[in-house]
Amino acid sequence: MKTLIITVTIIALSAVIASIIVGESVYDGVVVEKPYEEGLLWDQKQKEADCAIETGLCIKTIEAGNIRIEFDISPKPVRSMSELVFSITVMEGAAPVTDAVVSIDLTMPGMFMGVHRPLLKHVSSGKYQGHGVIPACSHGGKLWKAEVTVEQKGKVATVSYFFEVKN
Ligand SMILES: [Cu+2]
Repeated sequence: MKTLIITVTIIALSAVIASIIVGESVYDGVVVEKPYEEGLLWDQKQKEADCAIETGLCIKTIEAGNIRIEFDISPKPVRSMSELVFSITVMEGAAPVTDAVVSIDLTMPGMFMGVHRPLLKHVSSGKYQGHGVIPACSHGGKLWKAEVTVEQKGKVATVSYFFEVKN
């Protein structure tokens, strides 16, 4: 029994040592020079701003254009570390949707920046508003994603807006 345990241990150990040796000989020292920055750039290339928030509001439609969701931030230019007002206006055809639960999840693509979900309340004729602050990005990133969720009568719709923030 003891011999068996020793034999198994030796086999397991040699497998580990062998894989370390193979790994060392294959690894050539540098994978990417600045992995974090390279990763950031890659993410930035994958996602580009589709909402020019500095010049005005952004509109997206869902359900074959029947539901229209407007996204806006004020004051402009939109800056990090300052008190902002987030506005979402929901229209179904020509009628304002006044009884929805609207929330925004603010994130940076490819980077964890904490949880930023301003609470929105209906203010008038389909317009929902909430306050929040966008943190400054210590890596110099500008691109943010606002994922807007609209819940109404048990139905949930989500649209995303990619926009840039001035630091
Ligand atoms: Cu960031």
